[in-house]
This record gives sequence, C-alpha cells and structure tokens, in this order.
Amino acid sequence: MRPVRFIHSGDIHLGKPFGGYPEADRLRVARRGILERLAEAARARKAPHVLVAGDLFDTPNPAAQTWRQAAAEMAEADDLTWWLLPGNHDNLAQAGATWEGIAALGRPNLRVLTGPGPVEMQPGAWLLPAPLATRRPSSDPTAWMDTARTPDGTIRIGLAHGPIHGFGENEMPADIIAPDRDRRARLDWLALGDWHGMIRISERIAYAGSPEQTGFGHDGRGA
Ligand SMILES: [Mn+2]
Repeated sequence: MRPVRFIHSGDIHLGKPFGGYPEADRLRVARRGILERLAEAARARKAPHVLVAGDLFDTPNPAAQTWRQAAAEMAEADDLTWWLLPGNHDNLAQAGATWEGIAALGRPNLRVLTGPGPVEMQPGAWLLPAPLATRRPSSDPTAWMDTARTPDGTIRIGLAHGPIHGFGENEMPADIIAPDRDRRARLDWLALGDWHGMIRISERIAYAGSPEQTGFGHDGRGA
C-alpha cells in the first residue's frame, strides 16, 4: 500500500477581525500568512495534501478580497492539493457563494468538499469528508462514514468539523461527533476541526487547532 502524507489543519478563520485585541493589526497580518506557512510545512514533510477541517473563513461572507487572495495563494502552491471542508463558520448554507466562487476558479488543486461521499485523494487513499450544511447541525455529520464503501485495502481518512466529548463551540449541540467514529467507520485517521487548541482524542482522532491561542476557552494553540 502506498503511503499517503498530509498536513491536517483547520480553524484558520481567515478574515478574523481580532476586535478587542490590542495587537489586532499584527494578528490579522499573521493570520493572512498562515497559508504560506502551511504550504512550507507540507513541503518540508513531503506531504502533497493539506486538509483544512472547517472554518477556513471566520464568517460565511468573507470579503471578496479575503477569499480571492486565499484561493490565489493556495492555487499558486500547485505542488499541493488543498482539501477544503465547510465548517460551522463557513457552512454551505451561509457561505455557499464563497465556496462556489472558489470552485468556479477551476483550479484543480483546490478541492472544495461540498457533499458527503468518498473522494479519491491518490491511488489507494480515500477522503471521507463531512461538510457542514448549516451552522448548527442537529445530527452527527460523520454517521454516513460507517457504511461508506471504498475499495478493499485502501486508506480511509475522515474529515469533519464539530464537537466531540461535549466540548467545542457552545453554539452547536454537545457530543455531535461520535468519539468512536474511527472504529465504527474503519478510519485510519479522523481529521477534526472546531476546537481551537491541538488535542489528540485517540490514536486516530485529533483536532488540529487554530494558529494562535485566542479567547476560545481552550489550552494552547494549534499544531
Ligand atoms: Mn473554528
């Protein structure tokens, strides 16, 4: 089996205004630089894929300048494939125009994940994405993965956004993602977003966290 190497990121919140922070200007500049840092990290580790586990954008209607600049930057890093999952802040219902705009650019290395269902990342490795259709999903968006079929002997990587174990952003129902989804769905990795500090849930499940620590109610920053 050919290995698959990827960077698992999420909760980048591009366009976040950082209102109330005395160094808001510097924080905004630093946040804009995160895509380049991700690209550098991926190349340094010889990972051709970058998974963004939701909340690439801070709001469902980011300024055109914000999303166009982000898309251009990712598209330019065309030695990498960017797998972009709508999260709760940039869910499909509210941020549909932004995601359509990115998809309409037609850049083959920008993969906007607008529906559930296995997608082949590379020969022998399948991504199972669970984009959020609304800001507050009422059921586990990863439930379908249990019965999702992929060819025998292939690698299965889940990509989702939302709280597990009853933590996460308060606006979503607690315990939305089953903490044993990796076992139920035979996943080799479940890349999660929502929690803003990097945290390992189990051998095969982790939250990447957000680039800087802010007032989210978590310990530490992303990784
Ligand atoms: Mn977030």
